[in-house]
Amino acid sequence: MSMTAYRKPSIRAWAGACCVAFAAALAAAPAQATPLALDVTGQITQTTDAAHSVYHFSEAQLLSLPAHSISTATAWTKKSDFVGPSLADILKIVGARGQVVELHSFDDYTYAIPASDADRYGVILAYSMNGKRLQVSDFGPMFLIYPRDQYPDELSTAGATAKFVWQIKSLVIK
Ligand SMILES: Nc1nc2c(c(=O)[nH]1)N[C@H]1C(S)=C(S)[C@@H](COP(=O)(O)O)O[C@H]1N2
Ligand SMILES: [Mo]
Repeated sequence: MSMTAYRKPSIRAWAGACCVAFAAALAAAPAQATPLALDVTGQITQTTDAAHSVYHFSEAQLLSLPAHSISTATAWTKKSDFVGPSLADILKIVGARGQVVELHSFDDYTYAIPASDADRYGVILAYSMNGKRLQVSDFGPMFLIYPRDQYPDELSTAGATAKFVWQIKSLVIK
């Protein structure tokens, strides 16, 4: 199956499943705001559901976490100010026990990073760029940002570029 064939049905399925939530969020939030949320599963000790399988971060909770900023260029954007919660705080809140963080995106991209990157680089889950909330059409609702400009040798390589996951919807701790 080609990447295109793989991605299209998934976006349709997601749009269908979330259309009620979308409508509610659009009614409640300022125009253009992209629904912001994050589900974390896997090796975690804290959960928010009855089955104790997932920690769901709502938009309100994500926006209430300490906002960290990283000013950097990425492979796609010129030097910009990215703001969002630190991955370290997210891992602490869910009681992450694993060594690997697998990121899943709305376009069905999956990439695994070492959990140690959270402290080593102060990685953030950015929800805004230069003061504007990231839209799904524009790397949103969350974009994993490393301080690429501060560590050009380590973070400008082709391998490191794959770590900049955009359209993040969930994490699996392994
Ligand atoms: N959401 C999402 N993030 C992603 C990807 C993707 O397909 N979807 N590709 C990753 C990989 S493997 C790399 S190398 C770069 C790809 O960027 P490019 O498509 O501009 O080459 O983004 C990374 N982040
Ligand atoms: Mo890649």
